[in-house]
Amino acid sequence: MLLENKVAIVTGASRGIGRSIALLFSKEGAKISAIARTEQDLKNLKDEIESTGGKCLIFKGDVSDENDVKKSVEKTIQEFGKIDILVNNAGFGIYKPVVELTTEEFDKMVAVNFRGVFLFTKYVLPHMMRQNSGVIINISSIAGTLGVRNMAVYAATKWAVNGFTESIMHEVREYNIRVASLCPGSVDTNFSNVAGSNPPTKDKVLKPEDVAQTALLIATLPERAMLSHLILRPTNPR
Ligand code: NJP
Repeated sequence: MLLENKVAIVTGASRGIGRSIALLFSKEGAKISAIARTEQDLKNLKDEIESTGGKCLIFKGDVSDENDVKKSVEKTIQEFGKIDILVNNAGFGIYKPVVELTTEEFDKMVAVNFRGVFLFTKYVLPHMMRQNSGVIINISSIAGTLGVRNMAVYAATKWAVNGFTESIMHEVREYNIRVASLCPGSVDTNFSNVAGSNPPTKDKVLKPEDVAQTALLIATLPERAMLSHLILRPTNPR
């Protein structure tokens, strides 16, 4: 198994890409600490992981709430003793022209997509620095590499995540900590329904499992090798 004895925190693990990453990392031997707001979905994930002999700690919380983040990191350390991998995955998008977007919607996207990444990174890094190793994978977006009509603020939050990721990477590589932004194109999850966008043909877009497989590659390269920025596209989406 590729992640035997590793401990991974996965945010937004209740469904979609985060759930797939949690399941694949667990299959590869990692102990999972999962955070999201929907308790029942987290319980279902825990049951599925434990039915195959894995270990899963669940934490109902909001990634933009500093207290929730602190507590979930502390609980992970209490339960598993260390943190090897952090996957900052929780995020959402609102699909609207900028003149129609409310200030509350702006604040919420910035809080979940960017503040959440900052908070988890801030509270997890000291543990990784102490052990002189670690992997942080930020699930960003291809929208963080270009402009997207009607998703200006969502795209801006992902540009922020990419800038933050690259800067942190330079800050902590001397501790053998690898930091990566993984930027998918369209993935078949609940995301596109909520965002209200018009994704290309459902069967031809990426599956959450494809993103999980890529995250696994990032987490399992030899420690001397770091994939720091990756774009994962559907090959032939239309
Ligand atoms: O979306 P979805 P994806 N605190 O809606 C959680 C990026 N991405 O898997 O809290 C804590 O199925 C939510 O859980 P819950 C995207 O930007 C996607 O597609 O229980 N957790 C759920 O587990 C995002 O960063 C596409 O509602 C919070 C999860 O986040 C990541 O991929 C394309 C939370 C969202 O699951 C995963 O999105 C792309 C909070 N405040 C980038 N708010 C795509 N799907 O096409 C939400 O380029 N969650």
